Amino acid sequence: MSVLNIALSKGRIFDETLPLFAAAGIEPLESPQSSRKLILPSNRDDVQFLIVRASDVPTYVQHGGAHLGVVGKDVLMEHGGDGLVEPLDLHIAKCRLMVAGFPNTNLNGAQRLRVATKYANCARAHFANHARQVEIIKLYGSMELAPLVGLCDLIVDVVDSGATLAANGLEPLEHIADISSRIVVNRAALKTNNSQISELLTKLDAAVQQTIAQS
Ligand code: PRT
Ligand code: MG
Repeated sequence: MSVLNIALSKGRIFDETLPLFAAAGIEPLESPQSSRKLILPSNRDDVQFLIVRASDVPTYVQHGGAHLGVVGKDVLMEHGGDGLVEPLDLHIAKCRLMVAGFPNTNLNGAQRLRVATKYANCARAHFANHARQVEIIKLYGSMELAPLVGLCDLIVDVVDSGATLAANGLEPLEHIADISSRIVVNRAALKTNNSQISELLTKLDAAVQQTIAQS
């Protein structure tokens, strides 16, 4: 029996995933808040958690560094999903991928708009679908700052309550996609570790359905 490596990011996704894994009988023995370890053992000998950057989860799973992972659909869309299968929507860490900017921004004007985002591929695809010419400016965070200092006309970012946009005088202008976190599995591992992974997916699915029924 081999040990299943599950890639997770700290913070929101870890916090919201934990109850689902617990319901499936899997609990980490340490928390990433109190531990500096990047490999967290679990109560099961055949499962351990790998703590990685949210945007690195698809890369770890794609290249087999982890058998499976939990990742936001936003990060997954941006990665492209090569070498991965996406068998389960966990219905957690929900938000929306949006185009945002100053109120009354004309998205359909003649001038070429500058769009700052860490979702360069998603943004490029979205504006291409609308036949709009844009210049993409790649950022790694704090996108809401960029329009305020004239770096760009628009941003593409995930929005939950909208409070961060509002606090910076911005508003959501266009919806790109509804986002929630997904289980991704390495395509080859699905064959080599089929029984272990199938068992885990069945239990997680049951936990998700139960959580949905209770809400
Ligand atoms: O920092 P790093 O690059 O490692 O990763 P990360 O910042 O993307 O990780 P994390 O933990 O912040 O987010 C992980 C995943 O949570 C994302 O990929 C999304 O799928 C999901 N998620 C859900 C969110 C939000 N809600 C969210 N609100 N991710 C980020 N936000 C940000 C948002 O961009 C805004 O700046 O939180 C801020 C507050 O949102 P409002 O609208 O409630 O004000
Ligand atoms: Mg962050």
